[in-house]
Amino acid sequence: DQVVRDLEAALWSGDLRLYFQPQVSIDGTIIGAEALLRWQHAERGLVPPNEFIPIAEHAGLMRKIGYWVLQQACRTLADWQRHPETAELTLSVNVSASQFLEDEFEQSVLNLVSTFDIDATKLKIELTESVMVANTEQVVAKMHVLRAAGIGMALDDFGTGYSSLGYLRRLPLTQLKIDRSFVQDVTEGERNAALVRSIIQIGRDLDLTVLAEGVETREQLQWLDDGGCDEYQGYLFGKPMPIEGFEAALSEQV
Ligand code: G
Ligand code: G
Ligand code: MN
Ligand code: NA
Repeated sequence: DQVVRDLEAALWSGDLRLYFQPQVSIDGTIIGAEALLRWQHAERGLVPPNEFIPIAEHAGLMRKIGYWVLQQACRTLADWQRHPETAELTLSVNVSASQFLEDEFEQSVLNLVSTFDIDATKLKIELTESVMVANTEQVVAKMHVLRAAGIGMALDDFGTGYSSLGYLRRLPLTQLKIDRSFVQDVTEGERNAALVRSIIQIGRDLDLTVLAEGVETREQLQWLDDGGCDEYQGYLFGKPMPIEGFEAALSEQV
């Protein structure tokens, strides 16, 4: 239908955009960004991914779109790595379960890393617990290929999906991202706090960096810092923004 045709057109017309949300360490230093896809639609304005990604998946367009996102991300990292002020920044890319499970997904990522000649350790792939519906061996094998090249692997929205801890232990992850629903409630009572404490402990026990998503208040940040989180992301530090905005925020901090 029309939406699918518009979306296909957007792929080559430049109406798909990557937005960048800062990721910071405890002292507020920007250490990287999460790339978040947006569709700049002529009539509808900025369309959020939750509205068009399901359509793209259904229409079989997600392979192309996902590839475009990864390509843009690698191009951006290549850019950053040419300048000392930005050379150490990491960039996180969301990959849906179906994208991750595509044949040769991991090979296409490695090809992009080599084409753009980037430091692979600065690229992170974010997966959600939904990949765990697939065959474990297959998921673990694909992750190992990416890890072996140095690419980071984050588990996104942790705690909201269905995953067994046994499974979690087998995945070669580098980062756990605490879902923002837990972060939002962390200062609202002991039961919520206990839950977040347990999540952080799991991350530490598995030797993962722990990033708290959706941090909006100083109180949340203080609590999370005391609780032992390593990295933070949320409106307190910056909303997802166009590359110009992100780079302006970067230059303001030096
Ligand atoms: O960007 P927003 O903050 O509205 O993100 C909404 C959802 O869309 C999140 O779950 C996010 O992971 C997902 N999302 C954003 N960008 C991408 C992308 O490039 N690829 C995939 N697969 N999902 C994305
Ligand atoms: O699912 P994923 O974690 O990839 O997507 C992140 C989503 O969370 C995006 O839609 C992003 O815009 C949103 N987000 C990021 N920081 C905050 C925040 O501090 N508060 C709220 N409400 N949403 C946030
Ligand atoms: Mn994410
Ligand atoms: Na998330």
